[in-house]
Amino acid sequence: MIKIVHFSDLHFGSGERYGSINPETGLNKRFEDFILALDKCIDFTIKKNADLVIFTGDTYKHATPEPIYQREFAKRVKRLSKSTIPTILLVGNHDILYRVDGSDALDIYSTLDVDNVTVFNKIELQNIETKNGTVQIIALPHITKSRLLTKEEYRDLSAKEQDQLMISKVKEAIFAKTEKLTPSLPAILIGHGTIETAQFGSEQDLSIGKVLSYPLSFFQLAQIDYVGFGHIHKHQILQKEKPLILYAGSLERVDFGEENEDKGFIYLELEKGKTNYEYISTNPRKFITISCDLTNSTNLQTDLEKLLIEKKQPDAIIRVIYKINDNDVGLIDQQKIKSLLTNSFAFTIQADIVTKERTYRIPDLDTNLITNPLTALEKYLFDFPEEEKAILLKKAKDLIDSF
Ligand SMILES: [Mn+2]
Repeated sequence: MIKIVHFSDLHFGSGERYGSINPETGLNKRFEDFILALDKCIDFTIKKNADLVIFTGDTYKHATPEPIYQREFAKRVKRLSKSTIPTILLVGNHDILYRVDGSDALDIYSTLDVDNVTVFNKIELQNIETKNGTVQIIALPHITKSRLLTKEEYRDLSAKEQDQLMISKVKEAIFAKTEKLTPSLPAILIGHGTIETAQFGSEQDLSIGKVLSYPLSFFQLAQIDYVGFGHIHKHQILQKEKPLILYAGSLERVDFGEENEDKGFIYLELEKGKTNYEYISTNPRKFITISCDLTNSTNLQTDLEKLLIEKKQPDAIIRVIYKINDNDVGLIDQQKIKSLLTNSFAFTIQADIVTKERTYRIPDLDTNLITNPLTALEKYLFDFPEEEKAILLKKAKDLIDSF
């Protein structure tokens, strides 16, 4: 039996707008949350004495990460490497710069030939030796046009035709790799991308970007024991068995869009033809939205405070949204509200102000006056004091005459 830990979509550098700087470390506290989530995954791996770690891409927010993000990721890769646990790093779309040089944010690990680390940046089949036997890996990293097609192939095609060509190339490539599998050995397909039947997560901070989507049928392959995907941040199972097909999901929440999504990683026990998996939550930091409609309230401050006290939790990231009539805005004591949230990790307070609709129609101001703008203006200013009206009309006349 081979024990595998699969995690994905680390995105160091994301979600930091809800964090302040930790004066002791100089790091954004949300970045520390992201590091902690990865550490939980790696601690688990080492404690379980796992045979293989798979990361399915999107290491940083961008493919040009600041040194601090690279350093903290490298420390964790080193820890796995020193523990002699084979570690697979698959290139995601956020790891790639759209340039022809073909480099990516994970290149450095193959360039330095880090012990026990394998980077996959193209579609390939490779055997990975673990302490409990060989695993066959078919890798499907994020696909770009320049990596998959030649200029001659795509020059005369529309964008849609190019996508179709890429999809068919991917299908061909996966089929060809599957043909080469040794039937007696366990086989895994790892991918970074969108599978048609998947549900998108609702985080807003990270654009998932336009990527190809693959039909689920590409991966419903009897020769494969496990299909583990990255890219979509919402953890989900697309097919329960033969093979198990899933998205591991990301390790930490990026924003309020993910308030109700758990975050974590996959622990897998794999034998040829038999797969047991478990989803392990990282217990990500809580995001809590507290919504309150005060438009019909007679005790606005008390009602808001009551709800806040009921719903708030220490160390959570809290968003308070209260709906209020425009002439009641002054009735809310913002300082008091803030003081109730001091034990949260971070908070925002938004007033959703309801303005009574004003109908402001002047009956004899109509399109017939279009040729006489001064008369139109005079009618429009009907309720202005005569003195001000005269000044405005004079200015308007000067302006019109100056053309
Ligand atoms: Mn991605």
